[in-house]
Amino acid sequence: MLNKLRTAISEKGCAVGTFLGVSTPPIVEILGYTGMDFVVIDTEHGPYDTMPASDLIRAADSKGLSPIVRVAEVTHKEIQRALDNGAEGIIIPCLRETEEFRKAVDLCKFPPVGNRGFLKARGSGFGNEDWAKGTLEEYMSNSNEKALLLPQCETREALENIEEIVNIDGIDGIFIGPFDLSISMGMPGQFKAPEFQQAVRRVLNACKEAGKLCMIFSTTVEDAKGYMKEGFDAVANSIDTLMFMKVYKEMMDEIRGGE
Ligand code: 3PY
Ligand code: MG
Repeated sequence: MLNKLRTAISEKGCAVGTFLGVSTPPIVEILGYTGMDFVVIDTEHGPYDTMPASDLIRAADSKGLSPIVRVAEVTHKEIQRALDNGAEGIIIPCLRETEEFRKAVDLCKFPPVGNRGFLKARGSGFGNEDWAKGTLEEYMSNSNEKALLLPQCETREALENIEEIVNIDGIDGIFIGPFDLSISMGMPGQFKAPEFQQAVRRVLNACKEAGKLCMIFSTTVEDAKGYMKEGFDAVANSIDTLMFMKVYKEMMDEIRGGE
């Protein structure tokens, strides 16, 4: 398999990763020793421009983590750079109309699926990776397989059209953003509300029926385990910022707590 996330899913049933909002390459290397499967380099909310994001991708690759990039918008520049730098998955936030999902395919995938721009860049070892050495047709087909397009379902509009969206050729899976989705549904953070849980199940079922991956963000270990049991292909639990805060606060509470 050309994609480390897909390999982890096929070997483990559910891949586990986390979001990066402030981390540097050495932190990503440390995460590589934790048993985690992937990292999401967040250029939507995080401060990363192209070169720092590329360094994080390199660090992830060096430790066997699948580097997934959340871009900020559906533009040629955002998507092309992330892919050429070696992202194994592209997460796109806040899409509403089905046409926006089609545009994402157009930018992410080579013909005949889409119209991605061509260059043998870092993501293919500048054309030296084994999978990149064949004919141009093989290169395009392998590239389409290697880089997953995982747009988010986090708006009411996307939810309403999810069955159509998951059947678009070139969309490899859906990444549910529970916070934005719950806000868009008018029930911010009410993750236990039956209507919200029904929405999550609707996306999961649509993905399963279409044979597409379904991923989700969670903030607690309990939720992450619940999603694994429900049959999600991957869970991105927490964000580096939250984890640093949690672990160091716990440490300080323990050290100072007895005083
Ligand atoms: C959300 O919950 O809105 C997200 O985008 C999580 O990454
Ligand atoms: Mg979101």
